[in-house]
Amino acid sequence: VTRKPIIAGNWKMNLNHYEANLLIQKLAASLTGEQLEAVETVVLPPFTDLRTVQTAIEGDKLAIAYGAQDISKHASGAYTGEIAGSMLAKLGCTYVAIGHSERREYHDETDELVNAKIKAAFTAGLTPIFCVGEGLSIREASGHVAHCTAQVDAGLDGLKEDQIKQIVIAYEPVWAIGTGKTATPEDAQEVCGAIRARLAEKYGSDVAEAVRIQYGGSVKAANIASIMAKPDVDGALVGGAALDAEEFASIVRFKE
Ligand code: G2H
Repeated sequence: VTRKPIIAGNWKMNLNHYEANLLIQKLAASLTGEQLEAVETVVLPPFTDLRTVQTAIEGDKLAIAYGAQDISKHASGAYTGEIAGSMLAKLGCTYVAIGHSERREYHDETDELVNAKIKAAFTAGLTPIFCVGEGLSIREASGHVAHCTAQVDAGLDGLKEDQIKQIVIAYEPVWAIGTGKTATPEDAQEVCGAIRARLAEKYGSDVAEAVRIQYGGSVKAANIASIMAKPDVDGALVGGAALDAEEFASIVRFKE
């Protein structure tokens, strides 16, 4: 099976819409059509940047996909402050990050809510980038594989086989996020491999081989190639390094 590599930039709560436009223009100047063809490239800006990003990407016919960092579990209605999947789809979004550790930690997102949001994403025609990962204490107690596979089980509960095949799973060890402490390629492979094995056990090898699994946590141009060399790592979810066009472009060009 050949899974197309997928590099996604999670901008988190950074860049206003002027800055967002600038970053897209710089990215467009740093990456050729061929490079964007070889590696699926995704940006996940704040909601308020999405219209600007859509205009920049569609205007220049760039092969860069984009999406949001969160979604409401509801389809529409009296949910002040929430953003529905259909609104994201209408803006040309094709992806949405769900269950990022910062949402789980600072906004009390549970596995159950994450599962509901994944279903809402599919209802709107969006592909979830479904995040899992363990904190430091779980890692130190060697509970990381069990923790992450349980999060995967819970997040995918009740989904159809074709939906699971389409999903992107991001393994982000919380202790490696924005700390500069990168997990080793072996650490990344251990959990990404275990997630794929779990998918094979539950849904069959056909499904498991189709799912793309990313590593996330202090990914940068200097470490991307060794991480991508691992057999079960199909991409990266990049935070801080995605805010610098040159650095992010070098990550996308990891094969060169
Ligand atoms: C993990 C990652 C992107 P960073 O949160 O999702 O961020 O690359 O800054 O560690």
